[in-house]
Amino acid sequence: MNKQISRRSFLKLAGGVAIVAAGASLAPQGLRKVLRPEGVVQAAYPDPNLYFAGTDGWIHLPPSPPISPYFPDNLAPGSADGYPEGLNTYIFGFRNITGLTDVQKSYQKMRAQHNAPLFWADQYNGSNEFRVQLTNLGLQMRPDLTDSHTLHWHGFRNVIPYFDGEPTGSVSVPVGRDFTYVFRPRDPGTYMYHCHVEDVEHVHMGMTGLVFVRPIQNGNTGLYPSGKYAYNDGDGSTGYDREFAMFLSEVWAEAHWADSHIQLPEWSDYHADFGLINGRAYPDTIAPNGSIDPFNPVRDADGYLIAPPGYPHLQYQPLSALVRCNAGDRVLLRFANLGYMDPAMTLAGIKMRIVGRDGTPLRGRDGTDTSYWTSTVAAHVGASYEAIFTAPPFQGPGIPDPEIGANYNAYPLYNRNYHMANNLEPNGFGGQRTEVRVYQAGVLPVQTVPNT
Ligand SMILES: [Cu+2]
Repeated sequence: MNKQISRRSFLKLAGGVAIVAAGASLAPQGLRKVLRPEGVVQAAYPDPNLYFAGTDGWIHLPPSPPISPYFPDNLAPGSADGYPEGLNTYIFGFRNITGLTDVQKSYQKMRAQHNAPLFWADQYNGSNEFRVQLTNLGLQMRPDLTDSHTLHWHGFRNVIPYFDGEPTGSVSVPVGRDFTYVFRPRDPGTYMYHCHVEDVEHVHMGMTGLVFVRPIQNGNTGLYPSGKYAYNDGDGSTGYDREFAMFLSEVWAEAHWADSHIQLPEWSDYHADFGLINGRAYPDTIAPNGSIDPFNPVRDADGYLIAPPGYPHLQYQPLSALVRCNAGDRVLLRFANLGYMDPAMTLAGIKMRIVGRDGTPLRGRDGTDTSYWTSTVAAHVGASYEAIFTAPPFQGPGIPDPEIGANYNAYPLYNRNYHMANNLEPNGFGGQRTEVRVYQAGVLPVQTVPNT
């Protein structure tokens, strides 16, 4: 966590990689380029935009039905250990430690969140590089696992292998060290990021989340009044008023239990016990947010996450999947799936228009509009989708929302593979369900942070 050590480890690792990657003939030049005096390198490097930590932790999933002996996990901490009651599932994950002191950072070991913090970057305009420093705090429950971590932007084009986070072709971050990733995000869209070390395990255990790249067209209010767009569409067709991350993943209880109990799961036995949206299982998906603005994080005096009011068990699952909008709003749902199943996310009663997929606007080479209308997003593994709908008129009287002080109409958004949305059946996978709440026009203020 010390900047001097960090810079030195950066240079050492960089030198090693240059030799291995470039081969003997190019090595001297590679070394000359990399091994510049430290002062020069430091002067050229601005502070990271975000600081993340990789570590382990615990989350809450619906405790019924139990899956003996794997779930609930008998090693889960409780109030006697300084954790909330109700935690039952072991995870690996990331935390946003931006702004914390080194002591506070060290407290975040075994305080990972699920899924990983949502964040976004502006499209590269020639000077606005985006930097994320990753610190590896180690795994509290598994001191025997000296696993490194990385930050890999999945599906991200034009990446420099050095900052790609794919550990066999580049560097990874060992326990107790840090590394700053530098990105020039050239293509707007919705992307996943994840740790790429032992990735079947680390991704499934929770080291994954969403990153949006915002288009250069943003701020142009001439094409759409809000000035917010999914892509550089040139015509306002991807303009929106509100946006919501919909990160789809799963939990196989046996694998999570195995990692906390120093066992090895047989990954070919994989089956999802829970389907999650934004790291939560229904009905927690519609519970309020914790602190989710990555650039203005709110933590307590120890640097711990603060639970959403009334939901202490969701302290480490801060991102709500509840969609609130005014009648007439254009709403952008950013779906991405890093589970191993194929959810079919259905919005009952409202048609969505799919305007982009995998960081690519749905346009033909000659600009032909290839977007399409659907009520179901078949979210394939490793793929992302931008879906825009216009909120229908409010039809009273609706359901009272004491949090907002107004009534709403509810439209369920759920996985049509119903066993993935149902956690009440003995063999239900549960959880991939949330809802869209439509209020009268003017009830909700302008959205400043996604998922609020
Ligand atoms: Cu990892």
